[in-house]
Amino acid sequence: MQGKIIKQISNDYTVRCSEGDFVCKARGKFRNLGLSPIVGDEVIFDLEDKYILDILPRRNEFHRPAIANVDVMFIITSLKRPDFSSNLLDKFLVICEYNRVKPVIVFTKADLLSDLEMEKIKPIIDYYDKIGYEVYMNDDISAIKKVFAGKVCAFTGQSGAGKSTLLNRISPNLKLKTGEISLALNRGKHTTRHTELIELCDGMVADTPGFSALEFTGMSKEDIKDNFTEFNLYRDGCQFRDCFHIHEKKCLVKEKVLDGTILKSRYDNYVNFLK
Ligand SMILES: Nc1nc2c(ncn2[C@@H]2O[C@H](COP(=O)(O)OP(=O)(O)OP(=O)(O)O)[C@@H](O)[C@H]2O)c(=O)[nH]1
Ligand SMILES: [Mg+2]
Ligand SMILES: [Zn+2]
Repeated sequence: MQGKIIKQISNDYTVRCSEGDFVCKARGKFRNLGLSPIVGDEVIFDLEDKYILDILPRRNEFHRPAIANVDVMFIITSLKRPDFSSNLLDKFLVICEYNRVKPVIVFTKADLLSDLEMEKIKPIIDYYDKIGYEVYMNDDISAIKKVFAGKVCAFTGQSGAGKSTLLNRISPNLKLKTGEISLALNRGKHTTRHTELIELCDGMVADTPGFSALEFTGMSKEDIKDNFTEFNLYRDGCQFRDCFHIHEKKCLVKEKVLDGTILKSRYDNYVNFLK
């Protein structure tokens, strides 16, 4: 039987197929192969024994959150509590671009910003929109809902950013657990503990556990460079074809940072990632 893993809690995988949902175990052979089934996987399973026998080839896969075969990755980005992290946002954008998965940025907690703080952060929000990303605020429920149709989507972002809260707002009957922000640490308390795909607005959406740090896995320096998409608009103007836009002379990317066309924090994050 073929089905899709919609939920994983340790070694219990819920597989959805035309016959219904079945909780299955993974065969030991996967562990020996250094492979584990993850949410989003299309699998062949034994309906009698409730064992996953095979994982079909993945279109794409993410390690954090662990999920495969997604069409759209929502990067849920808090503007305050936890504080806005352009580092995490840029990291996730690069990872999405590398995986050829469309990122959608949703900013949360604008209501917690003072007018002055908003004035400071607005050009940054606008910049992501300007370089071609789809950008929403989390009160733009009707626009966000439209993205789901016919797609497999995942919500990712820092713990406490408001992923589960936004899904509950979109569909109040979900009643996903949400958590307060730790006042001492100014970050979330890892309230969501497992990844689960939910059918919503004619598509599927995964709520996932948040994180506070994110790593690049399996990516080279070139991969990081190539996936800062707006840099690619200018690289033909660099003197060297393989310019990394760091120490090289006659680099158009660096000029565009200096004249403000490229957002300074994007470039700084890029340099930091390469290091
Ligand atoms: N003021 C304000 N609070 C929000 C907003 N969105 C979420 N929150 C609050 O932020 C806290 C964390 O929200 P969650 O939805 O649990 O965050 P999460 O991203 O699911 O966190 P994890 O499950 O730990 O990864 C809760 O107290 C929410 O009520 C917002 O737009 N404004
Ligand atoms: Mg959550
Ligand atoms: Zn350059």
